[in-house]
Amino acid sequence: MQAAKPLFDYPKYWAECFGPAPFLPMSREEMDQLGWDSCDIIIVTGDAYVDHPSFGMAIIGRLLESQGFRVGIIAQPNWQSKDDFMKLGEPNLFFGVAAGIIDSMINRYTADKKIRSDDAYTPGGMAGKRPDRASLVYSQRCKEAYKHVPIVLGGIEASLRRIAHYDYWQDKVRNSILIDAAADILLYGNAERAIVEVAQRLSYGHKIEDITDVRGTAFIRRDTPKDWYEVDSTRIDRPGKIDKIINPYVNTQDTQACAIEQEKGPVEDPNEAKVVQILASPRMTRDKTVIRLPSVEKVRGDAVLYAHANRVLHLETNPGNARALVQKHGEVDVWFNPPPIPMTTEEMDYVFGMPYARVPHPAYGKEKIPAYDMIRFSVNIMRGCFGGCTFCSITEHEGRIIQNRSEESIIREIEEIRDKVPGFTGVISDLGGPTANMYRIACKSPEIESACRKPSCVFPGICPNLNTDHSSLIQLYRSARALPGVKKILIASGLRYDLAVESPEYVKELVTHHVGGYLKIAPEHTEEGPLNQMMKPGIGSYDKFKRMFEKYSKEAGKEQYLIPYFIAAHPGTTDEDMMNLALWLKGNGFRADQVQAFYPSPMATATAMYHSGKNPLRKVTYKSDAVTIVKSEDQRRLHKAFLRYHDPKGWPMLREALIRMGRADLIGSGKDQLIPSHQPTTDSYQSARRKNSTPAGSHKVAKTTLIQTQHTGLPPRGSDGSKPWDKREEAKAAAMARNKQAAKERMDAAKGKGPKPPKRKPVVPR
Ligand code: B12
Ligand code: SF4
Repeated sequence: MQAAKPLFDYPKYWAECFGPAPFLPMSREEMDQLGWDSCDIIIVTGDAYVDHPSFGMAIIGRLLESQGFRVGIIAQPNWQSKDDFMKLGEPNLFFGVAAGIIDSMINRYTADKKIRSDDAYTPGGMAGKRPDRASLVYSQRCKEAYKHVPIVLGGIEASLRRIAHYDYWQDKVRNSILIDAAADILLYGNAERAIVEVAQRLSYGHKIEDITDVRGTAFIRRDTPKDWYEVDSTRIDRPGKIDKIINPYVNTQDTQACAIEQEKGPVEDPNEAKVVQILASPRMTRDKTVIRLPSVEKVRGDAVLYAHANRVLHLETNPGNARALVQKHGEVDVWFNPPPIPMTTEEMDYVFGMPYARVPHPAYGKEKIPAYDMIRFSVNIMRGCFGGCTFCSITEHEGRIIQNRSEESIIREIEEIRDKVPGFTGVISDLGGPTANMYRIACKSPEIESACRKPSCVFPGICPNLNTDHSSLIQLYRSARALPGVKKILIASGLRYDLAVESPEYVKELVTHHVGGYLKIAPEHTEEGPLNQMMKPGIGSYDKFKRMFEKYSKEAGKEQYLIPYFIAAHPGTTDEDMMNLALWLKGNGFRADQVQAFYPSPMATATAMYHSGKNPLRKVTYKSDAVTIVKSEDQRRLHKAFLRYHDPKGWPMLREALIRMGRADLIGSGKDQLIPSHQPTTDSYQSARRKNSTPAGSHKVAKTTLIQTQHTGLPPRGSDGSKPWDKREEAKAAAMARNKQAAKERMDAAKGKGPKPPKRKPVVPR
């Protein structure tokens, strides 16, 4: 893979002399205190500003600061007018605009398109602090405020809407967000490299429209430059030549070897012969080849063509071999450069080692930001995921190659948390990332890795080229546990258990030391049909892991449980599949709490299936196999009801469905029957929340441990619907009041007023 210029090798901008700010300023007053007359760059974001490396605005802001720029933050502005967008004045270089850590539509609406009542990224968890499609609204206001200031769009919303994409909320294919936001450039995926390059060039006086060669960017072009070779993939009957999977043992740079490899196979289709010709052509190097996708107008009108475009996009995601893509939108082309080169460990350490205050900006006072509370004692150890689950878009955003921090850098961060973060009690709540156990795991050979175009290294089975060695992770856990002042290290990120079982030593380490009573894992389903469309391993892998989990828990003398998560209504799921899943749940004594129906989020492969009824992981043609799709509200509700087979509210629906499916034999009170003959009363149903999705008999642990019962990973609500942070606040306020009262009583007693109060232990607020 081509080497990239290290992030720390750029010359610093002159404003470096101001040094790092305690917090990036959010007001003119703070700028004055820092001695700044203006900001070089202003980041506008839909989240509250938390100066912590789990928050995009902090990472990007601090990184730009480390390059010498003065960076201001406009967080959750009032979008009704341009006033808030002018409060830091005009930026010298550009506005960086992001909707926040999550797509604004996902942030504001549930999977059933109902408006959410809270927002974890806002002080007080309050909803309503950001607009729908925040990237568009913010960009527009920035332009109204300062027409000539370039807009650099980034963050997850922009990244995953970079190409013409199906939008679940409007049920239509929308333009690339770059067009609708009228931004000047879009940085997709992890944006560290691109933002530094763009900022540096703008500071040298380059024009934004001339920045067209930076990886991980999308921008508007009128024509394909003359020295580029265009591969036409605008039609379904011609994708064969670009879709051919390259033998991973052949280095694609080595065109001669590749040609030999191609010649070996029988020529089934005259189009395929062209591949050899094209690859051998001296004119056609991969870095000067662009693939023309069908235009937005075409994919909007033809769902199968949309699936084809999605397939091509997914094949061009490996930074080692991806080619540029181009897609017409009306009169102009949106051009997508290949994805960024993954950061090295040194660079990851640099990014995570910047002087974050690690707390929310003081402007929020005592208001709690739930998302911050959730991660303030947790450490992100890596980025990327090679799992490729189709409902998840991490691969499309961060890529498949794992970017690791060094053990030293992670340990330093734990020490910082221990020494600086208010309220630390000795428990690190997570050492993880997109997955818990991909740290330092990679393809055995960098050459093979950079030629590979497989969408997953672990599906349909673990690739023989994958090095599944977990020893670096085990070592990391051990070093972290050994730190003075650290009592417990929990692992809360999702575990890839089919990978974990490859290392029994790792499972033992995890189970013996890092499980706080429960371990959430996500088989997502039990049936082959949906599992294949999800690219998830069969339930056999879960059983294998469960056996190991139980064995090592027993050996450690611990009562611990697995909490499996499942998705209802995923593409590929029939009513029978859900019924079988429900029977499995009942047979295994599980009562799912809050259940998750498939959320068709922008650019995920499963979303393309949902829209087109085709699986883009296989060759897409008008005649290719259709995927079962669950679209109607009734069927989605039925699938969710199967997951909560024990809930009296779902009984009428399940009864009717079972009769319709010819499975009336499952109605009755037998142990192998799913639902009773008569609708149970709501009273007879013990709140599933209290059961916390766990097998019967395990409530002892449930009472004492704060576990994650919602698929979102958000902490569980109390049985009265309250949120844990409300409870903590209440408890804290009550404890303070009791202490105050006790102190007053003692003072009064000392002054001889009133009776001598009994000696009471002070209550320590948690
Ligand atoms: C941790 C996490 C969570 C945690 C959040 C913990 C917390 N308190 O923050 C929990 C478990 C709560 C969670 C929940 C959910 N999550 Co989540 N989550 C993630 C995860 C793994 C990491 C997010 C993170 O910390 N990123 C770190 C920051 C620094 O990265 P970043 O924001 O991408 O920033 C980079 C770039 O985007 C860019 N950038 C950022 N800002 C800016 C600004 C500018 C100007 C520029 C130029 C660039 C730029 O540069 C940054 C550095 O490279 C992501 C996957 C991922 N790896 O991103 C999914 C992810 C964000 N989650 C996702 C989803 C779907 C959900 C849920 C809806 C799941 C569900 N079905 O219920 C819920 C939603 C909860 C809610 N109500 O909001 C999706 C979002 C899809 C989308 N299109 O938005 C993701 C991408 C994963 C996926 N499954 O596809 N999640
Ligand atoms: S381990 Fe992953 S990158 Fe390497 S050949 Fe297998 S699928 Fe490709």
